[in-house]
Amino acid sequence: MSENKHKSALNESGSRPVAGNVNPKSAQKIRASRKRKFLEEDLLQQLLEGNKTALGRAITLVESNQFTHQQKAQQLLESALPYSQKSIRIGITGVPGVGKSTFIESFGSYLIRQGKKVAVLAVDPSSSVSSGSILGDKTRMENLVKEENAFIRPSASGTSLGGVAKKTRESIILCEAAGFDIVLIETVGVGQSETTVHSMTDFFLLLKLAGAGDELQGIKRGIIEMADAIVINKADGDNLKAAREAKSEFNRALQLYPSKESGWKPKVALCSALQQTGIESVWELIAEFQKNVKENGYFQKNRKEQNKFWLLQTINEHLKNSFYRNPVMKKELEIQLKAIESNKITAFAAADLLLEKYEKLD
Ligand SMILES: Nc1nc2c(ncn2[C@@H]2O[C@H](COP(=O)(O)OP(=O)(O)OP(=O)(O)O)[C@@H](O)[C@H]2O)c(=O)[nH]1
Ligand SMILES: [Mg+2]
Repeated sequence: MSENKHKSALNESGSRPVAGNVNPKSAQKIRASRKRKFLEEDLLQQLLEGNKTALGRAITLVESNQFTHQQKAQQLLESALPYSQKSIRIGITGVPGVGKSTFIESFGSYLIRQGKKVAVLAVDPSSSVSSGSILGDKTRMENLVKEENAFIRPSASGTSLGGVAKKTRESIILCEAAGFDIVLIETVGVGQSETTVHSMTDFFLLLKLAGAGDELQGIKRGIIEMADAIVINKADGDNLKAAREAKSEFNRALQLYPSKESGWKPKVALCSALQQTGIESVWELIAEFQKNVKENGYFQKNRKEQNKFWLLQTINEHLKNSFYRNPVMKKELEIQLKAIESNKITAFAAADLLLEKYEKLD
């Protein structure tokens, strides 16, 4: 009986009588659209309740390239946005093998013990569905995956960093709406991925190893400048002495860098992700950072700047795609490329011509 009642209540919201002289087909459409709306509100509700399955489904919508999914995702994001401000977003980078996954396992578990809810996302533009992606190896996070208060999602796949980044940024909002107050975003140094992650996080943590030169560590110029903390991992066993030396060296080196707009002086710390030592002090320094930048207004300012940056990025990405994916422009581009090759036209004139054609397209 109660089941029937429940069913009829559901039916009611899905099949309220539609105006008398509407043809049956449109009536069906209206009913279907009401039902869809009902389901989306449901998804939002479940998301706000912290339901991880709903969060997973919401991120799948965000990651989908299907137009209808994207529309739904945008609706969902808009509704979720007001709920997503009370968090800290931490970017974590370092060369392959430095211990990012192991660190996230230890650090994430520590945070959960402190009563936090931890979401882990990744930006890996090289990942594709078939080749697997960072965080695909959940084996390094075997404890964290089991935690009720942890949510782990591998990188969205995609060939353009811009596309992957947009999906990740939107996923951050969804995680926060679901009550995850700490969002960890892992990246490997592929292309510009560190810069991208830096531009979507509040705190940027660089993991390093002792005893390996910058070249060996594949550290690109500019990464040190972005770091709010350099954490030397694997500071254990025979490696401890070298790690301590590396710490003083980094401290000396950091003196040479200009001060940051945030007013924060980057810190160097030691940890062993494997033996779970030094993890607490990493959190303490992030908390100290958070306190400082909230007091001096940089935290809010930086998030606003990031929003503006992402608005422009999204437009750039959209314009680029709409140009290069347009079949007419593809052909025209081919023609102009050949013309340039045979010195019939200069690159600038060809570009002008192409853009003019593009602007005239319907
Ligand atoms: N001794 C020691 N080994 C560690 C520590 N952290 C990680 N490792 C080991 O280093 C290896 C690489 O660790 P991962 O956590 O997979 O490193 P990663 O940076 O995530 O690597 P990629 O995902 O390939 O980029 C593993 O064998 C770990 O067990 C540590 O603190 N001390
Ligand atoms: Mg890893």
